[in-house]
Amino acid sequence: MVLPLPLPVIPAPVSSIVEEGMLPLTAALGVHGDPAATTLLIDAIARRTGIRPAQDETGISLRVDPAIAAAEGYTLTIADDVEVTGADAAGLFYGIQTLLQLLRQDEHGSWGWSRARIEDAPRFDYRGVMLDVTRHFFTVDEVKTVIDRCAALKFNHLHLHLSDDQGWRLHVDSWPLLSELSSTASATGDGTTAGGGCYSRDDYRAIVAHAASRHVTIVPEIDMPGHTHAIGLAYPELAEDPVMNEHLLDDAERLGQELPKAGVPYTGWGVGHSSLRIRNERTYDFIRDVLTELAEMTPGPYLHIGGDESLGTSPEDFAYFIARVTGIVTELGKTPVAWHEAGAADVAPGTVGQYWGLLEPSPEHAAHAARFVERGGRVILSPADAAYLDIKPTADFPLGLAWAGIVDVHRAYDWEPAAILDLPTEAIAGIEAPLWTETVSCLTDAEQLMYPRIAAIAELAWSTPATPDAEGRDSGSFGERLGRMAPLWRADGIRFHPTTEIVWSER
Ligand code: TNX
Repeated sequence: MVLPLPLPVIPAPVSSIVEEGMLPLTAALGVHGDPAATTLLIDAIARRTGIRPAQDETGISLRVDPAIAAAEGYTLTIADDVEVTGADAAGLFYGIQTLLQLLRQDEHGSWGWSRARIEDAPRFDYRGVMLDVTRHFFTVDEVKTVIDRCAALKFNHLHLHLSDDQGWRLHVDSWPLLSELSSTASATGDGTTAGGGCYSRDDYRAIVAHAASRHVTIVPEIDMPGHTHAIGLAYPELAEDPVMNEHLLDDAERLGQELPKAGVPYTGWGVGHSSLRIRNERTYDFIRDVLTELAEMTPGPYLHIGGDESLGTSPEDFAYFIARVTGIVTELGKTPVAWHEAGAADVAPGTVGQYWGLLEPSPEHAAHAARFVERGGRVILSPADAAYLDIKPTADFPLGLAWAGIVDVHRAYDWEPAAILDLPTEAIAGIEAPLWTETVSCLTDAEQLMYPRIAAIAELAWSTPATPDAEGRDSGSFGERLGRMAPLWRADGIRFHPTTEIVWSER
């Protein structure tokens, strides 16, 4: 059987050659080479097919060869046997993910691979997903599951949004009341439970370690100076009283939600009402302590300090705060990341900006994003009307928000990262797809919003656009390749939204 072109791989590889014939998967086929990769591949094949390849036998060879120049790149050859060669450990891991996507059942139910040769490497070094664990809290096991699934699509960063108005989600020893008093609520309590939760330091370390085993870097975010109502529950001296804005009042009325009140857990969806006390030195003691603990527990280079929607903070105070807090992160030896509004301030040199405006930026948003680059930093692209996983895929979809319009698969896929902002190519670190969780009450809800659109963002982050002379990503083949992810996702228990835009395949 010859598999129809194109190969069912997402993200699209740099180059692929399909050859005649199949390599069947049988119990006689072994796996050998890099020990961690060997275990990972054997387990994955066994889970999917029930066939457990023998360890340390010839068949599938897994190795790292630094002679492959591109970081995170790999080559994959499927002939009479299989060779996966990574430029580094991450590259080997990605070659294995491609091999797993190519493993298919024929019409008789037999497993095997179409013979092929693939060379591959990523376009961007920052390929991220963000999980909002504040509006809805996810357990450590759920976060690990999300990490595994993101890594299978070759994402290499998971941004954890750890604090917001509704809750604080990480215990810190230096300010211990946060885990006790600031983490009890969320935006998705079911009426009988408040839906809160908080990671212990060991929980956080376990997430970081699991992520590392999948070549994923955790990017923790403490959102400041706005989105800080929950901090005031434990330490009122750090927080200003809530200030209302028109949008918040409208939304609260429309949705029948309570307005924020100082000292009372907030479970609504309003934004822009909270602020830390900017001219109070205690605030900076707090931030320094929290970020010091976080930096110690975070091996990755980034600490995200938020900076979005600080409508309750005056522009002068905001600029003062952002300059000071990005400076603290730098002193701790980390690279600050901040939402694009922080570009209004003199951010510490090298601060990375995260753009969450629209595909057609307002001049103000574009100018804010550009400021990070002028100050020696790069920009992560998260255009809300394409990369936001919490925006509704259809107007009548039961989950999600509609403030950035409707994002179907086509909208999520059909944009060019280099064309949104007027920035030099090397200033774009990559792409991140955030999942905000105001409407998400469980992992199934999260899956419904993430899938299939997360695959579109994975491809934009990894694959260079096809040209007449070179393979790469192209919308013509994407829909078909996406439909062919269905059997893998079903096997993995992912309850994806089977949008009618795509023909979903059985095998
Ligand atoms: C805007 S995007 C927010 C979040 C909301 C999200 C909902 C950003 C930096 N802030 O607080 O959850 O919209 O889509």
